[in-house]
Amino acid sequence: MSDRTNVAPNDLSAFWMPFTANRQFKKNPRMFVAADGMYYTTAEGRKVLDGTAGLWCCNAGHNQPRIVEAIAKQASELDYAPAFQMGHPKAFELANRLVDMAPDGMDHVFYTNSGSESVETALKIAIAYHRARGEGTRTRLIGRERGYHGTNFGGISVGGIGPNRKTFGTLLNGVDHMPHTHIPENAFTRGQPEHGAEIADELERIVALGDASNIAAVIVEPMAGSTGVLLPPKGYLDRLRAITKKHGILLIFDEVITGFGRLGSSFGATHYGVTPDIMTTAKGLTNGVIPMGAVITSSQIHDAFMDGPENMIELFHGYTYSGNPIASAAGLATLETYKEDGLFENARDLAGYWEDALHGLKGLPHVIDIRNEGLIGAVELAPIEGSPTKRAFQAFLDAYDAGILIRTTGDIIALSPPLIMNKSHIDELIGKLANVLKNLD
Ligand code: PXG
Repeated sequence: MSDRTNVAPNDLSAFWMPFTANRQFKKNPRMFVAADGMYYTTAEGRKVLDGTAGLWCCNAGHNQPRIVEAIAKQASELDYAPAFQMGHPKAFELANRLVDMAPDGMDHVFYTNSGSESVETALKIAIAYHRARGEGTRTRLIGRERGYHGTNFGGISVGGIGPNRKTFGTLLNGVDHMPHTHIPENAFTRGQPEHGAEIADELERIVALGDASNIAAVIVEPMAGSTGVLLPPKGYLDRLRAITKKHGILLIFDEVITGFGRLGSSFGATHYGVTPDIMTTAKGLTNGVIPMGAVITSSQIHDAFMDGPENMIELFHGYTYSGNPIASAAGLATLETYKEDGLFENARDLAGYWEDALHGLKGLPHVIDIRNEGLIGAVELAPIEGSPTKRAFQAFLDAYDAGILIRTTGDIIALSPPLIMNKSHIDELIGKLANVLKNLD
């Protein structure tokens, strides 16, 4: 356990924390100093049940022995190898494992270090792909309202969350947005909602306006996580796939959250039975333990780059840490853990119990919607008039005091526990959340 004096409030000013109310936090800091299995330990020695797998990433729970050992072993064996014009075996091995898990035809892997970098990489590959095939006018990108694609310039440009965009200037040119799929008719739906497949047809309107010959790609999260768990209506993703295919537009699934078992299968693409052209991943790839992302593409895309002279670099893109040896070792150990411990199956098996527990919160004060899929859940609260986000943030603080970690976005509580959980963890998480909600102003 760490030295409590290291976390005294007057030591906290140097670290400018991400997506955090820094001044508020530093007045009353919340510090984790250890984690094991489903639980964090706070600096005060309290156990907190992890209802969010860290930030949607520790799908195998904490302190997984295979991952811990793999990292330590790799650090002493080969700590770093140059990522450009050099290789090391584990990066190739991991790419093969990822291709094995991905839908048929998704056969190539480009490494990054985060979800945001995976998104930038995917957008660049999409534009460069069309150019490589002689369709260099296809440069426009289409995202969706309420989409989250990380925080770099490409990602916030195609993303659809106002506050993430508004203070950062002109963003990328040539971006359109489809409407989101979150419509009131679907309130309190269990699993995939019935209404709204036709919202995909809005893409046809954008194509009519911008012309398919100018459009490179459409990017969506199969299930929008960050913005509060917005599920795709039944048939919606199939329709997007049909329209993009018809117009020669690439379909990118941002699987940073939906990848690696969150919905009970390897990817959102496999769960929903719709195969895109490019998938972006990160988070659960290494169980969140070491930064790593991966972009998985179809052979058609990859092969379009492999035409020129063999001594030429085919794609002028990459990162110092692309396929880093320690990250690769962590990734391999993580995928092995998912497989050997049957964690995707566990997520699938528990999904029904999870759904029932979650929907049992219906009728509690301020609850205006509950949504779920796989081991994801959202409880939407009515905002306090004139003070949006305040009610849910209070729930977050009360939950932390009660010994559960939840996430809030706007007035939505989002839950995404590690896939190692069991029924008694669900009872604890939802039971404590129910008490929090009962006592919330
Ligand atoms: N795409 C998607 C779909 C994401 O959910 C990113 C890209 C960016 O990943 P990086 O690794 O650059 O952060 C994300 C990240 C939350 C939360 O609580 C969600 C994310 C990150 C942090 C918090 O909803 N998603």
